[in-house]
Amino acid sequence: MGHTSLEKIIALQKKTAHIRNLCILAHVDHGKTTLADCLVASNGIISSRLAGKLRYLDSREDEQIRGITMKSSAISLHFATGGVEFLINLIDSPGHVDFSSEVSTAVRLCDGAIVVVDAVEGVCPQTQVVLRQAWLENIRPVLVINKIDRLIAELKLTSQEAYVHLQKILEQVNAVTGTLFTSKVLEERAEKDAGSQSSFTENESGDHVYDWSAGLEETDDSDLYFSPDRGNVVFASAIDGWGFSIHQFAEMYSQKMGIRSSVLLKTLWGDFYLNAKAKKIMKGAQSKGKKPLFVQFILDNIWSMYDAVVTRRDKEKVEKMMTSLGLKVMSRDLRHSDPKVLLSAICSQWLPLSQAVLSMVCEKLPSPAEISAERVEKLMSVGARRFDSLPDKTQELKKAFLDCSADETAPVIVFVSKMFAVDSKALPQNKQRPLTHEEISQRRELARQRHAEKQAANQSAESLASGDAGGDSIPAPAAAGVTDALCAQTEALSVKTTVEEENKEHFVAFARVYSGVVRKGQKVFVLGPKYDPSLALRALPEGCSVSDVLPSIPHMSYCTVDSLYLLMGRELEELDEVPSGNVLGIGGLEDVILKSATISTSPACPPFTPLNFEATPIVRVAVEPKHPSEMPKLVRGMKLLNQADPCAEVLIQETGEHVLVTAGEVHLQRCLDDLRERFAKIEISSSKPIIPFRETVVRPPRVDMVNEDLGKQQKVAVIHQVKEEQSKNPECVQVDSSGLVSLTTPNKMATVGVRAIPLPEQVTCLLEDNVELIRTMEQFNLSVREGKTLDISQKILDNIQDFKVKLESHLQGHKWRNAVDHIWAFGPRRCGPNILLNSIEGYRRPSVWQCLETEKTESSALRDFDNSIASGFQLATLAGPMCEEPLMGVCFSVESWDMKISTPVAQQDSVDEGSQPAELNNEHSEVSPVSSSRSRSKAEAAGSSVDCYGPFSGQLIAAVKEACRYAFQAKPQRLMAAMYTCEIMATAEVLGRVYAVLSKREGRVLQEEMKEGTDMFIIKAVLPVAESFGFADEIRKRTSGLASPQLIFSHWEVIGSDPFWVPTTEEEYLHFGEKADSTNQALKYMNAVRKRKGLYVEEKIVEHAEKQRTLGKNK
Ligand SMILES: Nc1nc2c(ncn2[C@@H]2O[C@H](COP(=O)(O)OP(=O)(O)OP(=O)(O)O)[C@@H](O)[C@H]2O)c(=O)[nH]1
Ligand SMILES: [Mg+2]
Repeated sequence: MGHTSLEKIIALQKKTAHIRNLCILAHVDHGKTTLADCLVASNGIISSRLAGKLRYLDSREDEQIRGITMKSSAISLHFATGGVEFLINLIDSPGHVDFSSEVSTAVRLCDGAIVVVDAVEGVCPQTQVVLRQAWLENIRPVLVINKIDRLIAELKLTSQEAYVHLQKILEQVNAVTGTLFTSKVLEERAEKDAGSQSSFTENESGDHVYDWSAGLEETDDSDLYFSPDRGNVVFASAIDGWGFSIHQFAEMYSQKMGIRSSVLLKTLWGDFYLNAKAKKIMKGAQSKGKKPLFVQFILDNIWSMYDAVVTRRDKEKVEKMMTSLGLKVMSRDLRHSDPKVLLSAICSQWLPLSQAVLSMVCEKLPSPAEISAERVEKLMSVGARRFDSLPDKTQELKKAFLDCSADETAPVIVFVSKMFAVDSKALPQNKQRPLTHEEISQRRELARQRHAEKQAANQSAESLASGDAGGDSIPAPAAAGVTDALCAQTEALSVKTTVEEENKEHFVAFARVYSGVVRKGQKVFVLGPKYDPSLALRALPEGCSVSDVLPSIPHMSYCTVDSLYLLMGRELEELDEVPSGNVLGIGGLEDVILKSATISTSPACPPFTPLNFEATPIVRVAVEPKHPSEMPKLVRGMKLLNQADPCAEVLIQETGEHVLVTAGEVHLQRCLDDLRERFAKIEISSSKPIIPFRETVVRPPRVDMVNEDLGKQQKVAVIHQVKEEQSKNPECVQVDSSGLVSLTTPNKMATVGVRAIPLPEQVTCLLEDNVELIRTMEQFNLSVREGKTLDISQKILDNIQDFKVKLESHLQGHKWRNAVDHIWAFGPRRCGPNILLNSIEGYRRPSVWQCLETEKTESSALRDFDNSIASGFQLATLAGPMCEEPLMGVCFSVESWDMKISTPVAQQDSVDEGSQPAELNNEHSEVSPVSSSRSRSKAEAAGSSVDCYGPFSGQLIAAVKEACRYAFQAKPQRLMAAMYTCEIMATAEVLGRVYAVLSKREGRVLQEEMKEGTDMFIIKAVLPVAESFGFADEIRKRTSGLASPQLIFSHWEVIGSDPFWVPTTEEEYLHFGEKADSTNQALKYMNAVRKRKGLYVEEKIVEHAEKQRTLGKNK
């Protein structure tokens, strides 16, 4: 098939109903790019001989070298089936976990997805992740079970065994899909199942047969599950270029055998067999020991083909098969020494993969015009906001989404999911195009003229030199020479600037049009993720458009669409306009969009919901240029990198370090390569990865380090220790034996009593998992304090209620009575996994659960400086005393708060200005708030605010922060390490070595099981992030490439050992010796962090002082 012309694609772009936007998703190495190759080859873009080997969409050099995809890239293909022409906008995505953000950006722009599963490996961790992502974005998936050839060649299964194996894989995939569905979908399906059972009847002999007169024409009712008879599964071997759905075989056999193809469609997959005598298709192949139709009609044929071509190389049989199938191959393929060449030449003709996949895609996946109302609402309602709480004008846009119209009047709505960098040389504007004949002759003429002029000038110069050298006036020809030189100079200059221009990175936005037509030169609004249409609609004049002069609105900017591109894998083609429903590239937006944005001609358009990112960026390194003078280049480069990568984060720490945060080792490597070669173009040195830790407190241990019970004697020691430590503390701090810390502000005006309590593990997890809800609650509380209201959708309110109930159920017991209602704040950053508890007797403040309360309670008076306490807590939880890492799983209970001033006046931190004078714990206060005259208290307050200690709120914040730190230190402290989970697939021979590597790196095996039908073991393990660098490489090396794990951040885990541990009991002294210098992992980690941060590290330089001696030479 020839190359599809640009004009054709432009024409196809206008037929929305015949467009399919889809992406290929799978676990790493399951064959996405190879499959894409076959599809690309069907359009003649690459030769079909190279399909599967070229990996055309892996355009980066490192992608080719490593053999993994690192970015998603799109290509537009043309496909005709049944007389209808389709435009397929295909996006290939990476499967490696480190790049899962690229999957998110791809999925957002699509309506459907091809999920690829390796027939041997089956459902892998990333398969589950991508199915989840597809589900979250409401896009419809179809399945390709790839690498069927491995079942024949590697596992050596018979066709019957292969059938059972394939059934299992399908079950696994459907199980994942099943767990994803909400109860609503499950209920719907149950209803549907009940309805569809009536199509089975029993005949006289008791056999189940299909009653094909009734109910068979019923359209397939569920797109949710994969089943070959629903037409949403293709079996394939991408490397050999073949694939089929049972549709093809149903057609083929219905002609051959005279059975209606609709019947075959329903029976080719499943427990059906052919009763040759009765000429009937019967159910119950398995129980009767018959071959299922799928094996008899399909797999057997493929197996015998492989057998004849690859295993036995039986030329005669091959030729016989080819003639019966009506196939022809080139004679050089027939004679090729590698049987695989012949095999793929035959199979790609017999069962062309692109045909099978693309017709499934066109039939089963929706066109952009079929976008569901549910999906639109999901896209339009950001965060906690309800769709029906959006302004009317915004809600009206829903219709535009649903219409997907390319009308002149339709508003333009475009979503940009990522920005990617292209060399300016690769832009179509800058590409060299072949010269036409006239241009060539013109140029020739010009060159000839120039040559003639030069010669004339030379001649006159010579004659001048030989003649009179004196004289003031410059002769005319010489003057011409000067101007010539000038021209040359300016030319050189302009050449230089164009060279610089050419080296510049250009960003192209990866986008999709949801409504209207985008045109080159059009002016549009660019809406950032935080844009609020209701605010803007109030501020903007009615019916305004982008070309008017408008007031500036937060998170909104304007721009002119510079250029539009058709994305063709490695190439870009320039377009003038793109109608709705298409995926496209937009140039010239780099100054207005950082990573993603919504573009519209209507200010009522809401920003799209943020992308669901699955990977957490966790690996950080500090980078710096080799030559300090190149710092500006690095800064610029990092800015570009930040823009070009959806997941990488770039920050400048307070210390001035430039930090790069990435999802994993492979991602890190790619980012550094990009910085070096592309964005900064300088030599860079990077630090060792900075590993994050968390700090926490635990309950006092019951046994000591040698497993002896800690009795009373130990407790005495603890009290003794506390006393000893107290003498070290400054005088304003008092710590009692139970861990209650009282601290007074420097001006002696306020005293707070704080205690640190470890939170149960489930609570910490719960807080971690519900960050979004906590953030929403915080937003609500903030808006209440500002006197505004925030609409929260009922669903979110239900979730909050649920969260609260769960918290209550985990916080049981005397210690936690009513604790949930008394939560003051979460931290750090107001949403972290630590709690500030209000245990002050007599102080009732509005709870954090305000959004759940229907009526305002009376107790909602805020004491002044309430916010200072919360701020102090935020600071304390942001950086703990062990090594200034954030805290986790700690509850700070404020048990007393005494103030000695009355009404503070005009304090900047007093949040609730309208509130009553603070209700005080009168028993402690020295000045009664009522009796003091107003003026006096004013003077006093003014006096106190200008005293030498600075403003009071600041003092209080600092005091609370310090109190929290002391309270933290009064408890047994522990470090928490970030943990990766990994799933390693390995054969029995290398299992031992995998374990060795795991245990060397402090990993822990959770589970080991054998993969059914293979000789592979699947090992699930956890491993501290701190020990993970080089892990994947080491495993690969030790197992000669047989096992390659993928590391995914999973959770935080308390490190058992106490970094401050010193032997205290007699047994411990006996066991560890006085110095106790056995390795303390926690201390090692802690000191490493402290050293990196430039904090004081208690370390002995000379650990074992021994007298130096000279060793004898012969020893
Ligand atoms: N035996 C066999 N190997 C295949 C098949 N399809 C792909 N492969 C091989 O599997 C490996 C991975 O293929 P890719 O297409 O790069 O896999 P991918 O899913 O794109 O990988 P990532 O993009 O890195 O996630 C390559 O070595 C392919 O040659 C197949 O049908 N059969
Ligand atoms: Mg790939």
